[in-house]
This record gives sequence, structure tokens and C-alpha cells, in this order.
Amino acid sequence: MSGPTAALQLHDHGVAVITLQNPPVNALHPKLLESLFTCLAEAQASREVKAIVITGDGGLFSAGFDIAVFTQQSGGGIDRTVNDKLCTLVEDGPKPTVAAIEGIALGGGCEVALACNARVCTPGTKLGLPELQLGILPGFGGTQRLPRLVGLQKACEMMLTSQPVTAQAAAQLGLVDAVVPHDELLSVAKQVALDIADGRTARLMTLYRTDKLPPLPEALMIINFAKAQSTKRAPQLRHPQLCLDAVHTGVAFGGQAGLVKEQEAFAEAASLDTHKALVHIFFAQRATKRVKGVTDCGLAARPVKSLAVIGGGLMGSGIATASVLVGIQVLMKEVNAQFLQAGLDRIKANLRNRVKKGKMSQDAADAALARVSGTLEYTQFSEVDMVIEAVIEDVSLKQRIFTDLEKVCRPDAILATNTSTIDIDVVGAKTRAADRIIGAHFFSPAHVMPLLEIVRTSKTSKQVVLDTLEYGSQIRKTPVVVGNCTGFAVNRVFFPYTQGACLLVDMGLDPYVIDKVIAQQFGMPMGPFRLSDLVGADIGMHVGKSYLEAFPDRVYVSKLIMGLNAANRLGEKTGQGFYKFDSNRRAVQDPALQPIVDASRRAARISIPGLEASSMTVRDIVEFIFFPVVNEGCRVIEEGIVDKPADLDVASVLAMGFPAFRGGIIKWADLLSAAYVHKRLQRWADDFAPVGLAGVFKPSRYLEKACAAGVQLGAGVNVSSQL
Ligand code: 3H9
Repeated sequence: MSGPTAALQLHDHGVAVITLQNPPVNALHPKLLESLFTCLAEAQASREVKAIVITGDGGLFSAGFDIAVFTQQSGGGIDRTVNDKLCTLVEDGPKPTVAAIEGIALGGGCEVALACNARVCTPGTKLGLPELQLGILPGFGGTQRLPRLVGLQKACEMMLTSQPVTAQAAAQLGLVDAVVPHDELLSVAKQVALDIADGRTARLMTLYRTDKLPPLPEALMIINFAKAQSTKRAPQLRHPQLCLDAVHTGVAFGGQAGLVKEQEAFAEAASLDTHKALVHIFFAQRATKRVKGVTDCGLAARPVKSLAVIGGGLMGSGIATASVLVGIQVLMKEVNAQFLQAGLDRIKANLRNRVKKGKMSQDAADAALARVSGTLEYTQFSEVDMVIEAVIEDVSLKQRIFTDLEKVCRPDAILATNTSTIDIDVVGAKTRAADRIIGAHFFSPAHVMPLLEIVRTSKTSKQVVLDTLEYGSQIRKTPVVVGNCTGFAVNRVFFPYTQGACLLVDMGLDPYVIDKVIAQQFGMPMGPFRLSDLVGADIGMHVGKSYLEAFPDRVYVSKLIMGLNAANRLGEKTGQGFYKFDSNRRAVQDPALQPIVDASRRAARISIPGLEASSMTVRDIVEFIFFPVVNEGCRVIEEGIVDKPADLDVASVLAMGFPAFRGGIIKWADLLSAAYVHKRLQRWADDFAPVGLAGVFKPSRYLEKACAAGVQLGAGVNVSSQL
């Protein structure tokens, strides 16, 4: 088999079976679509063929249109005749068609199946239209056929959430006609096709059905409600509205008119930056597992079957939970029986929560809990494949633990620390095990947050990096491998986030206005001050000191965080910070913050002509806060802290909640243009030079060089070779 193709075979009783072939997921590359339609035309024209079955190779129907094509061609790379061909060769061609679906039928794959006259699938199959998560909308008729098969409300829900449904749910909804075991899939599909061909079963053409559609006034209410909901959820996004426009046209003027509107809407969505950003994140997220010099050097990863976690606090119990959930045996060590019990109770509570949310059964939770055992000793540590230390951020304590681990663990065991602030080389300084010491930096809550930052030092062996990558995949995290530096990649890149916001407050902006702009208008899950309250002003001050030591040229010391510390307004944990918290932990604005703000402004005395708080637009605020973040990201790329720039995009989205629809921090800057980011930073560097703060904005060498070379920041320009 060479390249994406469809294979046509004539089976008994005149059934033509067309098989989609494009491993690993039978993505609908234009070549595959062309081949599919050639096979269909041949089968439809053949006198020997009575009916047609379309299926997928390798146990999968299709994951939809080949997303890689979106990155190669403008306008989405879509052949506008596909919809016509789906009508004339699949839905209402001379011979009936049946889809035999296994594994997945997503996006365009699902749409091909929807155009067939009937659908049969196996029990484990997932079906859905997840196009919106790529910034587009179904473009092969899905906006028209799905509502006509499953009803308008359910179809809107499936498209807006991008969530697939199970085979059982699909059968209940009328999305598939039968669910049959794997061995019977093809034979049942062929029989259904023959039954339609011979007139024993009615031939249904979904595009012309109306029986599942509500009367127009009710339909309009459903569509308008869906539009309002999606505006409320993400006011920045246009493509959900475009999708619903196509649905609306189809319901009001018929399926054919709907198809025309769908094509227009698709073309518009495909031209937007949102689509480029989301496709970028799709591939970037999968590429984090490929690390130059590690995953391409012929070593085989050793899966972690048993893990010891030192420390049963919030992080330790979260790490243990994430591990037992995927079948890893976990030994939790604490310093006394009381702490140990508290740690084990936390794991139990985490699992109980998952059961409550319907994410797992009670039996599965019990089985997961049975994988944890507790200890106060190191005696069983000789049996584990990996240890993750998750104790408080105390250098000498961590050093003592690693000295002990070197003695009690197998010589090939991975020794990881979950520190977020301490140099990994320092943690292992008193051992001779530097080659197997690594950072496994989880984000809180560790069993929920999707990113694992894997911190390698210059001495960590490739095997240990590879094994930790494998462990990250085992526990279903997206692992990103980074180098050892203050803050590692994620926290380091985001230190200017709160810093920029504090500077704006000192210049006269209201902190609550800043939070509103950053959260509601830009799309972060919360603004910098709400985040500070979550993390704690005490932690913020501690971290700020370490950045001041590491990067004195570009740290702005505001009195704001110090003022909060002095007033014991540490955030959620003390019930007051920038906000005050009610009994439901709801953050409300607090007038008592004002004296702290005033004192900070008096101490700062920053007034920059032309940059008055009252004249700053939303765009100014966003760029003032995020361009220094981009700039720090550029330094991280230049220093080789990340393997590739796109890793920073994934990390910023998964750890900090930077909006995926903006593509991550570096992609966002590229979409705006590196030259623009550079120009604004340079201007602020000049403006703030008189008050000694030029360094906060001074464009990094990487940014300078990328602009001079006219290349994108995400291209990973080799700055050092050009210096
Ligand atoms: C569409 O259909 C538009 C149409 O309405 C109309 C157009 C006009 N294309 O995720 P995994 C690759 S838009 C190309 O690691 P899993 C993926 O990059 C499409 N490649 O495995 C990876 O490659 P690599 C709508 C694709 O088991 C490999 O397959 N469809 C595609 O965890 C394995 O993927 C979607 O949005 C694709 N469509 O999950 C579905 N899909 O190994 C997107 C996957 O080199 N895909 N690849 O890194 C998924 O949700 C998951 O990949 C899937 C498998 C559930 C299929």
C-alpha cells in the first residue's frame, strides 16, 4: 500500500466494500478522498454492484480530514466539490451505501458515515464532530445531517462541546442503526446494504429528513440559546457562531441551502487566526513527546510499574492518585503515622471525587486505592522503579532525602524531585547519582492538571529522561522536557505576568480592571491578581526574591505584594488578598485593599508621559502584561531550556491556561508578528529608561535576531550562531 488511498473489493451478492487506508488514523487526506470518490463512482456505475459498504482499515474508520493539510494550504485546502460528491455518490447515488464503523468516526470521517444510508458500528466506537476544537466547523455536511439524525439540541451540544458519543449513546440517538461485535461488523453492514438495495428496508437520505427537527420557532429558540451560551463561554470566538449560522440556514431553508451556507461559514472560519492557533496546538501537543537526542537515539523506555512518593501533602497525594489511576503500585512515605494517614486520606478523597463526578466506577476506585501502601521507613524502596520526592521546599531536607535514596534504591531507579523553585543540581549535590536525578514538576492539583514539566540537568542520563517521558505518558499527562534554570520553563516565562500587572497598578490602574481585561477579554482562566490570591502572596514574595537574584536586570520590585504580606492578606488561605473570600471561596472586590494600593503607588512614584492609566486601552493592558512574557519565552528558547519553541506554547496553555485559541505564548506573538512585539517592547524600554526599568522591556537577543532575519519566533531561529 502506498500513501493515503481507498481500496475497492467486490464481495458476495454484489456488495462492493470500500476500505479507507491511511495509517495511523485513516485521516482523510485529499488523495484519500479522491481515491474514495473514484472507487464510489466505479461501484455506483458497475452492473455487478448492488450495494456499497464503506469501512476503515486497521480497526479504525477515520479521524476525519487530514489536519496536516490545514497547515500546508491556505483556505483550509478543501475541495469544494466534496459535498456534491457525498450527495451524488454516497447519499442518493444509484446504489445504497452503509458505513461499517470501528474505533472512531470523527469529523469528516463521521460526516462520510452520516451521508451513508445506514450506519453499523462496534461497541467501543466513538463518534463525533470535534471540528470546533480546531477553530473550524464540520465542512462535509455535518452541520446539516447531524441535527436531522439526532435532533437539533443534541447536535448543537455535540458540535459545540466537540465531545464524541459512545456506540451505545449513538444507537439511542439514532446516529447508528446497529451496534454489533467486531466479528460481525462487515457481514451485518453488508446485509443491511442488501436489505436496502432489495427494498426490504427503507432507504433513508438524511439530508432530506425533517422528522427529527422541531418546528421552526422552537428550532430558532434552540439555536439562539446555543449562540448565547457559546458567547457567554468564549466571547472571543467567532467560529461557534458560524457553525450555528449554518445549522440555522439548513433548518430554515432546507439541507441543500444549509450545505451552501456551511461552505461559506467553513471558509470564513478557516481564514481566522483561531483556526491556525488551534491546529498549531493540536500538533504541538503531540510533538512534546519527541525530544531531539533522547527519543531518536535508539533507547527503549522502561515503563514505571512501581513508584514511591515521599510526602503525603497536596502534591504528593495528587501524584500518587495520578499514578494508581493507571495501574502503578505506589508506596507513600511520610515522617509519622498521622501525616501518613492524612496523605492516604487525601488519595481516598481524590478517588471519591472522581466517582462522584462519574469519571470512574466505585469498583475501579477501590482497585486503585488497593494499589497504595504507606510506610514510615525506606525498607521497601529497593523494590521501586522510580521515586518522586514531594516534600516542602527546603534545600537541606531535600539533599538529605536524596542522599538516603542513593543508599536504599536500586542503582537503576529514577530519582525525581517535584521542586518548583530549587536548582535540581543542588538537590542532588550530595549524591553520586546525578545521572538519574531529574525534576518531575507537577502543577496543582497534580492528579488533574494535564502538564508534567520534566526538568533535566546537564548530568541527567538520556535513559532517565526517556523513562520519565514514558511515565508522563503512562499517567496521561502531556510531558514537556525542559532544562534546569530558575523557575524552569513555565514559572520562569510567567514571572513577568504578575510583575507587569503590579507595575500597571503602581502606574494608576485598578487591579480589578486588569483582572477583568485579562480574564474576560483576553481569555485567561483568571487575572494575575486572582491568581496571586490562589497561589498565596507569601509564595509570590518568596518566588519574587529568587527571580530578583537570578535576573536582577529585569525584575521590578513593587510594594504591592509586600504590602499584602505585611497585612497578612495572603490570598485564599487567609480569606483576604487582592480580593476577599466569602464562605464559598468566592472572590469579591474589597475596598480595604485601597490603602495598600495607595502606599505602593506612593513608594513607586512612576509616571510615564503618554502612558497614563486613563488612556490605556484593553489592547495596551494585554500587551503590556504579555509581551514581557513573550520576551522571557524568547530567552528560554535561546538558552535551549526547551527542546522546541512549540513546547512553550503547549506548556503555557496546559499549565497557565493561556488560551489555546491564541495558540500559546509564542504562536500568539507570531500571529501578531514578532516585529510588532519587538517595536512595542523597545518603545516601553525607552519610555521606562528614566525610571530605571528599561530592562523589564528590553527586547531579548532572540527576538532581535528573529526580527532581523524576518523569521517567526516559533521557527526556532538559531540565534547563537548569528551573534
Ligand atoms: C475535519 O474533519 C474537517 C471536516 O469536517 C471537513 C473539512 C472540510 N489528521 O492523538 P494521537 C495523528 S477536521 C491528521 O496521538 P490517540 C496525530 O497527529 C478533523 N493526523 O492518538 C498523531 O500523529 P503522530 C476532525 C491526525 O489515540 C497520530 O494521528 N477530527 C488526525 O490519543 C495519533 O494521534 C479531529 O479533530 C487527523 N484528523 O487519539 C480528530 N488525527 O503520532 C483529531 C490524529 O505523528 N484526532 N492524527 O503524533 C483525535 O482526536 C485523536 O488524534 C484520536 C486518536 C482520537 C483520533
